[in-house]
Amino acid sequence: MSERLEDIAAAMVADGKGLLAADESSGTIKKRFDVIGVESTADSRRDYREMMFRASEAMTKYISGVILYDETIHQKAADGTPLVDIIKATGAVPGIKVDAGAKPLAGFPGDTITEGLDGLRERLADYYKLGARFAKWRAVIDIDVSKGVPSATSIASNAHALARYAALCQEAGIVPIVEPEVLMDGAHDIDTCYEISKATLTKLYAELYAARVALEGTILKPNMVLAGKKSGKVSSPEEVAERTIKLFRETVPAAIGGIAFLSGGQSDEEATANLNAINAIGPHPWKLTFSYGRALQAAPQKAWGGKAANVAAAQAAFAHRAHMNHLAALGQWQPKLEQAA
Ligand code: 5MM
Repeated sequence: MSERLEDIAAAMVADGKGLLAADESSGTIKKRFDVIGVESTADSRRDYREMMFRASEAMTKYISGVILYDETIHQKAADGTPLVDIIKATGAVPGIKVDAGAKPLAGFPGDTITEGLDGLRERLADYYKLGARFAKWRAVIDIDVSKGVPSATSIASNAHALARYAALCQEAGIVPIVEPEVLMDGAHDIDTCYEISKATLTKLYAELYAARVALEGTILKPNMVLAGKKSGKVSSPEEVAERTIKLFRETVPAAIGGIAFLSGGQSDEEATANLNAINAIGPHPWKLTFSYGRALQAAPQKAWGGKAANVAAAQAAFAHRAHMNHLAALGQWQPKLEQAA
């Protein structure tokens, strides 16, 4: 495969393919395993992820790349094969989460700043040797308008950190996924999500430009524009599509390598329906696909339940969700396909 950044980025958003976000940190994967009653150990995490990476139908047909956590990129399958080699054998590109998580932003209660820039140049060089050809850094922007969250300082600081991260990635021959996640957890309406997302993306692209990042060799991982979970409102797929595309046309350069959405707490079917509606109102200047964590993994996690006997059922559940999102990335999904399954 080509090592040019723009070619790697293009492969990550190849027609009908998207990314599997399997980069849950140890704390997050423990929360997911608690739900299915599985103890989180290095071996159980390995077994679970090996199950997905060996799901050959899902991986070869629908998954362009996998975002890994530091532990996973070093792990070997039960038979001794490095997990990275299993991913590569399916044709998918291995990637790595390199941020050190969102921490409270000093002086701005309720805001966070994502850390991890110290030593990043050296870590990227190590990850490149291990096979990573893209990376991910997630900035977290919460919304609580009554408390003045997010502050302009939080948006600016996170955009600056994302730009410094992206420049270091490109220096290392690694495609940066820039993920400025405006959380959907709040009580805000869709207009507020739109305004905060607009301020965030405007600042992000100003910083990427100032940092001399080559946009063709980047992927944007954004939230969709929708009402917050605590607002009591559910935005329709048509409304989500219209507002999200309006936002991107106003803020996201056509030059970028592509867009791969996070699911952010939407149900798996909701995330598929919204992605489908977004692509159905195309054509758009960018490819728009998925980089889902929860919306791809909730069903296989439930089917797996930590038992080797359930591996085939879990792989089938993963293949189904990946297939549905493949269709949504092409704007060809229909609700009746879910019932048929
Ligand atoms: C898979 O979850 C990722 C890692 O989260 P933590 O660092 O908090 O453990 C997360 O960054 C993920 O890649 C994105 O948020 C997309 O995942 P969802 O579940 O929102 O689709």
